Parts: sequence; structure tokens; C-alpha cells
Amino acid sequence: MSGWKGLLTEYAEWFHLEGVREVVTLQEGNTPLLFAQRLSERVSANVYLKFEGLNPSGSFKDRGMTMAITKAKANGASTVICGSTGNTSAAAAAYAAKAGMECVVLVPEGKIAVGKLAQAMIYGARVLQIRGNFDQALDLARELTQHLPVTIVNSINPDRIEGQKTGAFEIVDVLGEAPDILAIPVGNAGNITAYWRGFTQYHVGGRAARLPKMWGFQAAGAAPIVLGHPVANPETIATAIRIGNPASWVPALEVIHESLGDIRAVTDAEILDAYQFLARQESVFCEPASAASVAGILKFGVPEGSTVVCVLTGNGLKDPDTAVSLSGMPPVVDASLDALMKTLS
Ligand code: AN7
Repeated sequence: MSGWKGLLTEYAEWFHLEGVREVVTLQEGNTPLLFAQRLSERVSANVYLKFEGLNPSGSFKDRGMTMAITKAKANGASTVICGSTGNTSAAAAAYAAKAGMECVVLVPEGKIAVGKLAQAMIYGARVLQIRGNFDQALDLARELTQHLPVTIVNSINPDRIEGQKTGAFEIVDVLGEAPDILAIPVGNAGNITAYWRGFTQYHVGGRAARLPKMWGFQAAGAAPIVLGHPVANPETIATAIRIGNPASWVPALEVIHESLGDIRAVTDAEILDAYQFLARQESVFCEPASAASVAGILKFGVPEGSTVVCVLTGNGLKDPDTAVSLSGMPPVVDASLDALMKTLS
């Protein structure tokens, strides 16, 4: 039997894996690239959705985590730590469990989607809620590495970006070429940096003749890169990208410069519109932060006839509260044919 073996094996030639004897994998990657029929019609272009919500822990973070945990284990680490808006903690907890390592996660109190909290807990991480926001949680995680024998697995760990570059490889492997535009949500700006590295390496290696323009989208209430200064109290319904001081700020500026791209803001209302549109018109249930990429192309438009890939970074099931509160709880009806007929007609 031979199936998909996970990123580090499938793309081994693109990594430096010297000294690694054991790969820690949950067979992440190889996610669908769906052609979005109705979205394409709406923007008069060919739009594809890279649905990263179908990774093992339900987000793109698994791409970086297979590498970060594999390297941490090879280096003899026994405990990893991260600050997180939720998805990093879910992925870190999952891969640490697979590796037989301890995992400590710091999350902002009350500001992570319930599915992500549930994941970190059930995978067995030590979860602490910080009375503060993500930026403070990340600062504290970094500081703790100075005082405790723990390895940080946020995207300031270069192994994370390395693993995440494979998202770009998969897109080119399916399309046979890089798209004209890659639209992607931006929080800490690690993923936009990783995708650019992937496209660039494939281009230099002769796998893609061209390079895409990189279009990043931040939530308007948490848009430090757009504003040009840190945001002390970021606020957005898209809690995954509720980040006021991105760790990969400088690399992200380089990406938009080199790719002739841009980073712009979309409002929560625009994010929720795109989130609902994706579910109802494309049958893809992603989380609100992920919909920022689609909100961005709907808001700003794309060149007619161009090929666009929107990265949908996480699964909608992670944040059931947002889905339910947007739709409202369903009505309750008596268990009789009569009552049903009255309600439905
Ligand atoms: C669904 O989990 O930062 O710009 O701690 O979960 O690479 O930070 C999550 C980020 C986009 C932004 N979409 O990616 C965390 C965390 C989803 C996310 C982003 C995140 P980056």
C-alpha cells in the first residue's frame, strides 16, 4: 500500500533534514484545490480555494508543525511551547502528542474559538489562559524559553516557515504553474512569508515559470501592517488573526515588495459576508479568519480572466459559535406533522 506520506517525505528534496532520524507526521498536506465556480463568475476570473481546513488538526499550521516538532525532537527537546490565537496550539498539541513530547500553550483568555481550545486540551497540552492578548502571550512564551528548557514552536521558529512553504508547492503541482495572484489572510505574517518562499524556490528550481503577486488581508480592527504601526488592542471577530504586532512584519513587507503585491484591510462585516458566501455558494466551511482572503478579492477585485488562489487557512468547525450566532438558533417545533407543515409551508 502506498499513500500520501506527509510533507517531509513527499517534498524531502526541498528540505534540510540532516540529523533527522524520525519524522513526526500526521500525513498533513495534499489538501484540495477546489475550483470556485460561483466566486469565479462574481469576480470574472478563475478562482481556486486551497482548503487548508482539511489538514489533520484542521489548519495550515500542521505544515509547519510537522517540521518544527520533527526538528525539536531530533535536537533532543522534551517540551515545546507556543503562544496562540488557537490554531498553532491545536497543531502543536497534536504533533507533540505524536512525538511523545510535552506541550505548553498560552492563549488569550476568552478570545480563542472553542473548537481550538477543545483540541489543545484533548491532545493533552498544558493550556494556560493569559489575562491579555495574543501579542502578550507570544512575548511571554519567548521569555519563558530563557528560563525553562522549552522549545518555542511559534513561527519565529524558522522550521515552521520551512514546512509551510509546501502550500505553494502543492498549488503549482496541481495548476502546473503559479497563479497570477495568491490571496491569503495575514496575522503574524508567517504564512505569507512561507508561501512566497515556496513559490520562489519552485521558480528557481524550474518548476514554475512565473511568480504570483502576493495579496495579504488583515482584519480592519487588527491591521498593523496596513496602518504602519502596532495596534495595542486589536479587535476582530476573526480571532485567529486578532494580532497587533506581527512577528514576521519585516519579511512580509519584503514579500509584497518583491512580488509587487500588497497587504490591505477587510472589515468584520466583509469577512462574515465572504464566510457565508463560501459556505452557501461553494460548500466550503472555513473559519472567519480564512474568509479574509475571499473578502479581499471581493472588495478590491482582480484582473479579468486572471488565475487566483485564495488560501482558506482553517476549518469552520473550529468556531461553531460564529456560525450559530450568524444564523441564529433554529426554531423549535412540536413533534407533529401538523406543526411541521405549518412551519414549512
Ligand atoms: C485560520 O494560531 O497566529 O499570518 O496562534 O489561525 O501566518 O499568522 C494563527 C494564525 C490565518 C494567520 N488564518 O497566519 C495562531 C495564529 C488562520 C490562523 C492565520 C492564522 P499568519
